[in-house]
Amino acid sequence: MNDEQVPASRLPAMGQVDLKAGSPESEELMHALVQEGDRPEEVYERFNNFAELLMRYSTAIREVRTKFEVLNDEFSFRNSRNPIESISSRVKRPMSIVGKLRRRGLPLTVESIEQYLNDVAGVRVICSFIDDIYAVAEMFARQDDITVLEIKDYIRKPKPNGYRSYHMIVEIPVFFSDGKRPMRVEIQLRTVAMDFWASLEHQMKYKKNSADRPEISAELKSCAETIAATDARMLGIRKRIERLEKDRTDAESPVRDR
Ligand code: 0O2
Repeated sequence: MNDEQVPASRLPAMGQVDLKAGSPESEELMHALVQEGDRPEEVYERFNNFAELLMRYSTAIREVRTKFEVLNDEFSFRNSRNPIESISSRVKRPMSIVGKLRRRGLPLTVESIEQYLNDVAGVRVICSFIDDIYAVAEMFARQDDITVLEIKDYIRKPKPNGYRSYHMIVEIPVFFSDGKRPMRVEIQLRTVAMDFWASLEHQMKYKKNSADRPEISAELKSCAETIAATDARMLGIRKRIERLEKDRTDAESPVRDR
């Protein structure tokens, strides 16, 4: 690692949601949570339960990030290189949660969030090479407090639009004052190159009318394929260098077969 790189362990952005009383976001949420015939204290209670749940998700994110940071430190100690370039995370915005529940016709309760939404807590792990994604994901999933609920491997089977990433939905136990709770977290692992494509494609999705044109979709897909081929070539180069290094150290080793 060169000196300018920020190690994954020191990256900020824990993705806390600010639900302070009076903030525009909390006002909007409060309105969304009002049901007909509610007394004010009932709305406040619902709001507090919602805010507490988001706090719990942000602690789950911290636990998951720490696990990846530990794996990155250990791997780089053994192999003299970082498999993880960066980690980012976010708790889904309260109104995005409300929107998703409404679209699915689900009640706006903490119970339905916990039961039906997998992506309230999200962690994105950006890896250097494709094989790092599988190595890091496997080391993480093997830990005995992690339960993997679902895997979507959009690297081996990319989405029709060209999107590539490795997704895991996991449950991790978090210890609170009232006991241990399993918390669900969505983890996305991708290479720097896959992240470049996904970030730009995500931005362009918001300009829906034009981005949906077939020639633009085809161009985006073609870019995704070029990127995938480049990722594969970069991995090939790294493996060749590793082989050359190994041959060199074997040749220099004082202990040789006679
Ligand atoms: P955001 O704004 O990133 O949160 P589910 O989450 O299970 O209801 P789905 O689509 O079955 O929905 O899950 P999937 O396929 O695992 O995708 C979840 C997330 O992956 C998305 O979250 C995106 O972050 C990312 N993703 C999936 N497909 C694409 C894609 O085609 N392009 C890009 N740029 N990102 C994608 P959200 O909630 O859609 O968005």
